[in-house]
Amino acid sequence: MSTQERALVIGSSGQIGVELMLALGERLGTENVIGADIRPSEQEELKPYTLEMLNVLHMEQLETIVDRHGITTVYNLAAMLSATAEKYPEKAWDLNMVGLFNVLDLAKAGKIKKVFWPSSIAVFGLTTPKTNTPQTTVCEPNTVYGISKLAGERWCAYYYENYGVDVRSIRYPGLIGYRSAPGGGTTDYAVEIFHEALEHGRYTSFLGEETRLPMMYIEEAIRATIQLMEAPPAAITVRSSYNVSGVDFTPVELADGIRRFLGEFELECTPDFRQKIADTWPDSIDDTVARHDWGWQSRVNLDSLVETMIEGVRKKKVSSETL
Ligand code: AKB
Repeated sequence: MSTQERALVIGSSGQIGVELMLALGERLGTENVIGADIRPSEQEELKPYTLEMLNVLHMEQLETIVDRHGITTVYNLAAMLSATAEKYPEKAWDLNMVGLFNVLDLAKAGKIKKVFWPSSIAVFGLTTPKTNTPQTTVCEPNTVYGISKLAGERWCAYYYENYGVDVRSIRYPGLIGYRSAPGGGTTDYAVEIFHEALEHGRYTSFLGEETRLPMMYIEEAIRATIQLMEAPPAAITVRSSYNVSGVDFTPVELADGIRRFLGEFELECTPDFRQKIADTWPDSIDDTVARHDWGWQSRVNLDSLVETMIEGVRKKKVSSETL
């Protein structure tokens, strides 16, 4: 039997999916990375890849794709994020939980060898220590999304402990990248701000001036994901989900960073319903356990993140204008 790893990325058209496809393609070869999504990808960079249409809630569709492509590892990124989930609680619960079960059950049945499933800082809530939130602490999430992520974490640990499923997970903070837009999250302002800064020189944030949240440049999140997935099983002491830390900032601090780079930039803050969600989340994360277990180390600070984002958004704008 071939030992070649073959990866399936579910949610390949999404913010994390696009970047993960490209990173896995570089490591495994584009022919060994399959994308699947409920909507087709418009991403030029994904042209060399095989892309399937998939509703992760349909186990038969998923199983057919896994069999057809001899998949060994599944990255299940399909989820409804925090802000949208507050509007559609039942749909969010279904997508976030049934999708996870379908993948875990395929692994339990021995059809795939390894699973990655993202959790989030949304598992924490108002009763969690807010600063340098530890790996193991009070988790009483106040949002539908957070509740689904916490339940998912417990199921991952359960499938590992009871069925030996090799499932690994990271509690992603807000992710910031330029290749593909996020959708429906509370941390999305930190991506929108760059597009608006370049387009109009101003931005109205839907979170308040002093709202500090943990964030991460998306390439760092991908690096963390691959590092975790390549770690030897014996090194992994957490089978629920790992805290990882990148940067943390407020809208005002991010605007200052943009100003240091662009000169002129105006920020206004008009908080909406997403403020209530953000207020329940930590402002910074302690990732000592991830550092110890699999060598996680962030390399990006606020200024380097701002520089990379501005250059990336600028390049993307130019290439879409010349198409
Ligand atoms: C969201 O804002 O919902 C996500 C997250 C922090 O998981 N970006």
